[in-house]
Amino acid sequence: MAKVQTKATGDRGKYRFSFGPWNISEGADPFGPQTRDPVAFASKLKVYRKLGFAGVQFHDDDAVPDLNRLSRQSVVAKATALGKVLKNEGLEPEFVAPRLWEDPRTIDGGYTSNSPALRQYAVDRSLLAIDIADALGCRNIVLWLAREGTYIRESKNARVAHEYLLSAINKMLNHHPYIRIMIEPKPNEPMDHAYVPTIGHAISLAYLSMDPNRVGGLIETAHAKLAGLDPSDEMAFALFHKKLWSVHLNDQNGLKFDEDKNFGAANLREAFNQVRVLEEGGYGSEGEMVGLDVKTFRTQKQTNNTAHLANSKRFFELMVRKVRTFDRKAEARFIKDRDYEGLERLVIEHLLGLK
Ligand code: XUL
Ligand code: MN
Repeated sequence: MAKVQTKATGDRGKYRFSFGPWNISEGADPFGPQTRDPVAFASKLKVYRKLGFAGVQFHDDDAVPDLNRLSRQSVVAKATALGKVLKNEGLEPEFVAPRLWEDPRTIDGGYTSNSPALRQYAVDRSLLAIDIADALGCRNIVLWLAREGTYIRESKNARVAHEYLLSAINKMLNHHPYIRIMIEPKPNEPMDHAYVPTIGHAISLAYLSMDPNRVGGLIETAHAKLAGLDPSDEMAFALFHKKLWSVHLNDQNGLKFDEDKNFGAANLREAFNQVRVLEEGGYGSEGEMVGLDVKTFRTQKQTNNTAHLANSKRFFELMVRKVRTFDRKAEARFIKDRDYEGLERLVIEHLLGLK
């Protein structure tokens, strides 16, 4: 226990990218089966370096498949072996997320289930995810609170549910001295209403926890948009609190299912503003990675089933150039003069590549 490094560093303005194995997907949706063949985990690992990615994001059972059927000791042994594979490939494990939404025991949510025994399962599984992270040599745990919410509002006591959530977070912090928890807020899907729908909710829980310095957030573009919020303002809020420890950049075309489109594909100006906020906030200087939670679309052929990752990374890098070449003096002049039409024109012409 407690093998993980406590302090990571990075170069300001030099971005490192990550994704998870689920981002190379087979195209199944709630209305139809897979449209592509599965890709073996070992083959997915080869994609990372080839496309210029440095970090691997894991669900606990991406790292150790079938973990419910294994002893803790053999889970840890398998995670340790995987850590060595990653090292040999020159890859860094960015985070481990307990997958609490597929097991029958989490049908009513894990941490906020009404059943004490099932809440205990959720906590035990999360502690195992922490052991996996430790064995991999990574200090970040992501909590996407998938089923912590309701379809039938009266089926849970929301106030008590937040007490359960806080208690689960404290148990995780207590389990390991260095592990950090990053809450990934999402307002809905699969739930009608999820608890902790925004980064503000997540950060307020962080401050109530037994070690606020070890609870922060991961912001996903699409999730912020599903909450009707501007992703760059959500990111700025977390940066202000020094609690933006990862991002899931992607895009979302309005209020519908979570689309996980390519970064910048739905709204270039919002993408520009996200990169601008990350640049200005020094994102990456403490080793934070630029995660791309983008998915292979159902209609994409087997060939090119990783092009969305390469493209999203490229769109991010092109947007970094746009941010760095934006005429800040002209911007300051327009703001000083309160010439907001002028400012708007400056932004749009810059995005369109005009002088
Ligand atoms: C769900 C989502 C997940 C998390 C990791 O919408 O974004 O992929 O990022 O479990
Ligand atoms: Mn995500």
